Amino acid sequence: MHKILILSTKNPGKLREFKSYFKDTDYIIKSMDEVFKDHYDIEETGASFEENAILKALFYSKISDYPVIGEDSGLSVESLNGFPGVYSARIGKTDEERNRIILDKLKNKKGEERKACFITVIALAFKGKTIKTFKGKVCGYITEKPTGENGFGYDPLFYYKPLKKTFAQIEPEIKNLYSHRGRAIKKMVKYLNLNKNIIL
Ligand code: ITT
Repeated sequence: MHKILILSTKNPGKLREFKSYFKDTDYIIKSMDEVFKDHYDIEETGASFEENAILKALFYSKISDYPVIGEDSGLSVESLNGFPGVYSARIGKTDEERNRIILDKLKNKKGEERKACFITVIALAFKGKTIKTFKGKVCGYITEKPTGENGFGYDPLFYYKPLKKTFAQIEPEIKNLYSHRGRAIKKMVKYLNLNKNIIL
């Protein structure tokens, strides 16, 4: 029997990657749309990825009998003091606009000054209580122009040296092996496997 985990996100890219990660496992990821008929807008009022991830997970865990995952993530450019960080989803209206803003800010920067990391925090909540949070991080370099068609968000700008490709040039299964999200999910799965009783 599959164990259901609900993912509290309105981002289809995140949902796709979670579903891909859990394909062929004992767990099944369900989106909020698959479980709830009403939509709620959860305000991201937290000052950190962790606070926002907890806000997203707790909200739906209070109105569901299943464990709920909330995830907050973003890009952090070292030479821009971590910008856009927790504001990653809010610096522009579309992915294209947000990517353009990052490229403009890095216009005169070269080499190590283009270093950036994706960061995520996943929060697991059950019946109104936060069970645990899991962090994931991956670092790379911001390209000179968007490259690749896969993925979402800042992926076309994120060049990952070990693969010599941007995250938008690889399949979701491969991205999950290296990404901030994949790394955090791996920690969560390990925890769930060791603590099977907590979400029964
Ligand atoms: P939810 O809050 O509903 O989950 P969101 O898109 O608002 O969806 P966040 O608040 O966590 O998600 O914002 C994350 C931002 O960082 C958003 O602009 C994403 O496009 C970007 N981002 C996060 N993970 C990414 C990844 O793996 N690849 C590219 N961009 C990513």
